Amino acid sequence: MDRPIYVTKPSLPDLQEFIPYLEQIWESGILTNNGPFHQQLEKELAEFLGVPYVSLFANGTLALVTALQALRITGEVITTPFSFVATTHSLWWNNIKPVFVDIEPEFCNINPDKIEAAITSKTTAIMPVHVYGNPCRVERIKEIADTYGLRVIYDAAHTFGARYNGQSICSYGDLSILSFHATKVFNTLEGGAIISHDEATKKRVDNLKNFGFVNETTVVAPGINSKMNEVQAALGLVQLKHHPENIEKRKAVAEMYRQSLKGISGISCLSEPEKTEPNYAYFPILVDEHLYGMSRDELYEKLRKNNIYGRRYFYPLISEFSMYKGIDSAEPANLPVARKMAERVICLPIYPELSKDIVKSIINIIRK
Ligand code: T4K
Repeated sequence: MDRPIYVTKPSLPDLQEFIPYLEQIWESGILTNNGPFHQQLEKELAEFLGVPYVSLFANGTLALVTALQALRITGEVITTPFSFVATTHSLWWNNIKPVFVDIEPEFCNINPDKIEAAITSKTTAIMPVHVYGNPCRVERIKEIADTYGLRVIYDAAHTFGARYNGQSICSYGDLSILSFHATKVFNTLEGGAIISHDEATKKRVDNLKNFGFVNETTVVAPGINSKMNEVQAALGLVQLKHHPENIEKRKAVAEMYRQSLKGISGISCLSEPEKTEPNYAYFPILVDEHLYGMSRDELYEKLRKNNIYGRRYFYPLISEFSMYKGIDSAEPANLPVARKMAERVICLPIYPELSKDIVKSIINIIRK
């Protein structure tokens, strides 16, 4: 490859399409604090996703931190080690103890059958992640949460636009958090959102992201500043118009990988979840060293030597980072499936502009 091919390349609209929005911002002088583009994007996203309330954020991490504040979560929260560090960091920033539960091999999501054993008198919530945009076993998680009186906050950072059972994956749980980071299927440069299901919660979330202000002179909570600005919101409005065609292009890349990798011994793809309309956010493959004749890391290096920069999402596990390592539930013996998946996975490049020729070359390198 004559130029580096990264795991993703942010989708951006034609600059000419965006300029009139910038001109409007320059003209009005409204740069942030719930401006017109912010309000319009919240409305359009709610319609597009088919969810009742969207609150925009500066990024997904601040949305996670704020979601925990909004529901007044304390004590211990059950979560997965197989995610991006932001998931667990959001607990740390709220002085909450993470309790790691192992994952299922099929989609790398938390194993609901292991949750009950991890519940203690201090548990207040479950924070699962829809890894790679594939839905968790949401019905089972709801059943457990209802039985034990726990809240469920989904880290849905990967799921923008993906649907399960005919509705947005963000329809499940008390709250869901999206990320609109540059590397996500829908980006506002940086950005994020909280999806809530009733007006009172939406209001509380909105107060918290604006220092706790409810009006000019009243502050009701020690909120933070995690507002999305007008330039980000305007970009979101333009990006939304192109989202469907971007997903179609991602789908074509994913289908090509899936078809062509089929016959390669020791390389497998994750299964396709039932009743799901995916968003093709990531394309993880699993390397079985014995069958493939090369370890995951050897293949990863081989791809790099050929200018292909896949990523080992999610290796190392969050539970292996020094700040979480000492926790009982972070013990490797507690997380055998997560460890196995973290040692085998490589996410291959996938983005709308990735050409068929490059996909073919990547497949040929993997085929040896
Ligand atoms: N929860 C979950 C489950 C998440 O995955 C994330 C974020 C969050 C929460 C937190 O949401 P945010 O606060 O980020 O909104 C990337 C992203 O930085 C991170 O947003 C994402 N998850 C994570 C899975 O991936 P890195 O360290 O792999 O990013 P980086 O900079 O190495 O980018 C990967 C590749 O993308 C680069 O090699 C080149 C390409 N790239 C990247 C950027 C930033 C570009 O071409 N342009 C760019 O501007 O974490």
